[in-house]
Amino acid sequence: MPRLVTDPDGTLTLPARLGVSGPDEWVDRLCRILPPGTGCLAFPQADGFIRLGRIDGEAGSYRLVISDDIEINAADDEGLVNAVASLRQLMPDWVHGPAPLPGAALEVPRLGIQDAPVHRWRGMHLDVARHHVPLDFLYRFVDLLFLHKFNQFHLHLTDDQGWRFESLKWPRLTTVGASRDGTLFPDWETHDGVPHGGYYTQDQLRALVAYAGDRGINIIPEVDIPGHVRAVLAAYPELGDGTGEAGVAPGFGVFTEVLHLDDKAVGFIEDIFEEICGVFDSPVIHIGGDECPKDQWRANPAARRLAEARGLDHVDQLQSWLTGHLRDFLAARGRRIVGWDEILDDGAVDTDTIVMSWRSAEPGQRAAAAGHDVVMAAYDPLYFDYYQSDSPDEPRGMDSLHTWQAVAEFDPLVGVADQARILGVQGQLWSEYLVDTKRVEYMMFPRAAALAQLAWCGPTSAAELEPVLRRHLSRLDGAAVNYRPLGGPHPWQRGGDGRYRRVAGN
Ligand code: TNX
Repeated sequence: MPRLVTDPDGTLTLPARLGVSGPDEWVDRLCRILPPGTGCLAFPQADGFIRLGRIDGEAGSYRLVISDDIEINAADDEGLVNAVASLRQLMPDWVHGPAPLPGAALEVPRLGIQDAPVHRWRGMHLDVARHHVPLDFLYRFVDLLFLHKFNQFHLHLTDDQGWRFESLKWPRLTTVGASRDGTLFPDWETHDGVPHGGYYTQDQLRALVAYAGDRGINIIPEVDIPGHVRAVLAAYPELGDGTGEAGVAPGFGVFTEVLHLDDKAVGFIEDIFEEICGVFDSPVIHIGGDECPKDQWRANPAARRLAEARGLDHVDQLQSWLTGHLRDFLAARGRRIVGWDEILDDGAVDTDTIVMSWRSAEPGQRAAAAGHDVVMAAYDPLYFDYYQSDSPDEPRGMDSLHTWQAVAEFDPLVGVADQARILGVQGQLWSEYLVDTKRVEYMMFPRAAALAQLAWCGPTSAAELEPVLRRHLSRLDGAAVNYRPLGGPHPWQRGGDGRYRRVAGN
């Protein structure tokens, strides 16, 4: 919902050849990102049908005036992108599909909008490690984020079940670590015997980064260390302590296998983040840091010696030592780090480290009080791999209930003294059960649309949002998104009584 909008006064039909004037860079950019799906050809022209200009205003703010032609004034690049996203929302629903509807007019209402986002960080996360998605889906994901004015795409590239980032220095990460023999849901006795895998080359990701950047979306790469590394250890067992289970994990959960943080493993980590910096231009890099059991370190005299040599009081602090080390390593390359909230558990880390609060909002509140910038990603309700209703028809997901209504009404600022520390909010799509892209879309929507509203405007009551959401779902129909209808799943979206049946627990 925009901040201010005037009542529509008739409609304007856009010409098929759309002249655009204004600052060169903005004209070129609009010509790339406005037309897809519309059938329009946009081109630079003096005194164009669409005129672009700069105004003073908050970050991301814009004004859009549609009368006999179109005027867009924006405070910055992000404001321009937001204005284009709004203009596309005002177009017929079919523009969100792959090709224009033959013979249909490209009409928009004549109105004025004045708008700015409440939150600076409007994020969606996607786990491509548990289940790899084809590269073209990452482009669709970016398009859907653009439609909803998200500006952060957190790409979870590595985990126990697979490594998805091409490394030129450590090639076995993809020749070995990018595939597993099968997938094992917790209630199964053995894995399904269906090999699963895939990865993205560095050039594929560079192109994706540029495409997303054009649409105002920063891609934050996550390499999850020092836990969640079964795929790393499958490729390079010498980076662990030699105990524990071998191989890329077919099952899910928290594994005891972690990196043995000697100089070799630290060198490995540095190499990977160096390569990550060469591919992703994000000012913020995600180092994971969640769910790292300390049992292997505690049991290993060599780990205890490492801790001592690094001046630590306890072997558990190897994790905060690593966080601090990466903070310096990446700061030297002009990047800030972000990590899951456990990075604060074993000791303080530099306050320029961003904290992603997932176990609840509470670690984020604590981190903000300690001077960290925080992204609220509280699993309840912002994990979208959880169920959307109590119906037995829901396809298999994580155990409890996270509705779109709860997302819309979630207030990330409650209990936070210094609210400027809260950068914003982010929804998570962990993919243990999101085995294909239709399932990703089903779990993503409508919750990600409710999150977009939260991120842009702050909390909104479900009653107020519902009619807006219903209208918005027709845009998702235009894009043929496999969203969950508000009344419950389509027959073909149900869990059935086979492998995707709803089960209690995860
Ligand atoms: C917790 S959140 C995890 C993930 C799982 C997720 C499932 C986090 C930082 N760790 O590894 O996929 O729960 O909902």
